[in-house]
Order: sequence, then C-alpha cells, then structure tokens
Amino acid sequence: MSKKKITVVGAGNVGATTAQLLAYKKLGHICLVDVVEGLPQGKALDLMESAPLENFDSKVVGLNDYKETANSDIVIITAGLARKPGMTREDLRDKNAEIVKSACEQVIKYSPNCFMIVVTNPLDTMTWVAKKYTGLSKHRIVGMAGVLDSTRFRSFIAMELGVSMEDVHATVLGLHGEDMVPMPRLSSVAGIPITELLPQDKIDSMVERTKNGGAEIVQMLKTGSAYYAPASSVVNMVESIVLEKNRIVPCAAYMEGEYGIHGIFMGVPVLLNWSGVAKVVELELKPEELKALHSSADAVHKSVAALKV
Ligand code: TXD
Repeated sequence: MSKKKITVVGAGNVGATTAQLLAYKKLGHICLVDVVEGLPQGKALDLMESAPLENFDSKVVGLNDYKETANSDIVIITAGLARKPGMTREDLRDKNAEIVKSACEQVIKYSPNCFMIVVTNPLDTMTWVAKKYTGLSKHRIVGMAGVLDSTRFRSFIAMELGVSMEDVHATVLGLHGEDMVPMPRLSSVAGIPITELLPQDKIDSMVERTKNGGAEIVQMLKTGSAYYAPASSVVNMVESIVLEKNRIVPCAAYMEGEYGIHGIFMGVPVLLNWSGVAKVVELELKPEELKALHSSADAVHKSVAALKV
C-alpha cells in the first residue's frame, strides 16, 4: 500500500466517502478533519473497524485540529455548505469562502509542501480562495469538477447506447456550473465520436442533463448534494498522483494565458502526476467552443470579483 499521508478536510458526505474509497484502494494513511467534535473521530473509527473485512492497513484518524495532519502529501478540501433544492452553487460563495479560508490557513501551517485538491463549491472560485490563502504554486493546487462532470456525461452516453461504461470517454471543459462546456466532438465510444453514433437532439439533451447533473440529484435528495460520484472523482485524481500515472484529466487549473484566460481557475485538460499539475493541455478549439469557454471564464471572474475574503 502507499505510505502517502492524505488529509481530508470536512467529514461530511463527500469527505467521509472519499476517506472510505482512499482506504479501500490502499492509497495512503488518512486524516479526516472536521469542526464538529466527535464526527470525524466516529467516522474514522467506524472505517478502521471495516479494515479486517476490507483488508486494508491504512491508518484512519479523525481530528478537530490540524497538528496531526503535519506533512501531508495530499490535502483534499471538502469543508463547507452543500446545496439544497433551488440553490445555485454561487449562493454558497460567501459562507464557503470563509470556511475554505480558515481551513487553508490551518492546513498550510503544517503541510507547506502538500498538493491540494479543492472540492468545495462554487468550485472554481473556492480553488482561487484556497490558492490565495495557501500561497501554493499553480502546479500544487487544482479543483475537482471536470472529472465529475465528464463521468456524468460518460454514464449518460453509456446508458443511452447500452454499452459498457468502460468504453466511453467524454470531455467537459469550463466552470463547474450551468455554464460548463461539454464537448460531444471529443466524446467517444471505443474511439468512435458520439456525433457518429447518436442524433443531434439526443446529444443536445445529454449535454443539458450533464450541465444540470448536480441539480438533478439535489432535487431528489432534498437535504444535500451528490457524493458518491464526487468522491470517486476525487479518488480517481489522487490515484493518478499517488500511482504516478501521468493521466490527462479535466480539472480546474490556474490559468496564465492558456486559452486566452488569465488569473482564475478553469476546467481544462491537465496532465496530472506526482509533480501535481504538470501541464495544461491546450486543445485546438472551434470558435463557438472557445466562445463558450470564455463566457464560462467571465462568470468565474465575476464570482471572484464579488468575494468578500
Ligand atoms: O464537483 C464538485 N466539486 C462537488 C462539490 C461535488 C459535490 C459536492 N460539492 C461541494 O462539496 C458541496 O457543494 C459542498 O460545498 C462541499 C461538501 O459537500 P458535502 O456533501 O460533503 O457537504 P456536507 O455533508 O454538509 O459536509 C460538509 C462538512 C460538514 O461535516 C461540516 O461540519 C464541515 O464540512 N465543515 C468544516 N470542516 C472543517 N473546517 C471547517 N471550517 C468546516 N466548516 C464546515
């Protein structure tokens, strides 16, 4: 098993499920941190008690402060409020910015060399807040959204065509919200573009469903938002880093001119490995795709400009 140390901040639905998958996949020792006393300790102990059956030797500890998280290799930020029906991700901005700021100030004191994955919404803005309050370089911090948005798109394509999920690839760029940019042209089944397999109206409706994928689940759950696919998405990224896979995955990376975007985090294909964000991959986009990406970027710029922290 990997001896990496992984801290998950926030022991709620996404954080606890992430910790569970990290342990089951033997990706490292885990610190689970939350402000609620007893919550991370209880979940960590419960997870440890599953170890004899799930056959893992990772240590999982629950904490209310950060001292024991010292020298974490990877830190995952899931702390914050989740959406309820009728709310947009942007409605969470001010409260979650305070939470992410305070968590990051603590994290970085003890793990100045960590690689950070931000999950809290509104994702692209919270990753910007986390960069500001950790001072991490653009290679050491990334936001998780594109993997989730594209796994949603992949699952819709596989269900529609009745083919194995394994054979379906999909790309989604842009921000994590209604202005995201699913890319049917770059989505395929066993290498065949979906534009050759499905009529345009079917593709359009799957694109819309992907954009509203989070809201669809919030509407059903009523008390919170999705967490199984989000946690799997985070762990997929951790695997790419810990196992040094050099995968190219869509994530929110800090832009310094790529695609003509500056100074914000934006969902783009990223080469992810042990060095972190090794590279932003610049695709040749069609004019209408670039326009959609830029309007996504405008929305993130507005959100960042409205921050109070
Ligand atoms: O694609 C994506 N990036 C996302 C993002 C997919 C799913 C969920 N997404 C967002 O993650 C969601 O909108 C929320 O902003 C976060 C966490 O969602 P989750 O569903 O896990 O929310 P919960 O179950 O309410 O858990 C949040 C926990 C809860 O236990 C709080 O006590 C804790 O965060 N919390 C804190 N922990 C540490 N430190 C501080 N300051 C803190 N404040 C709250």
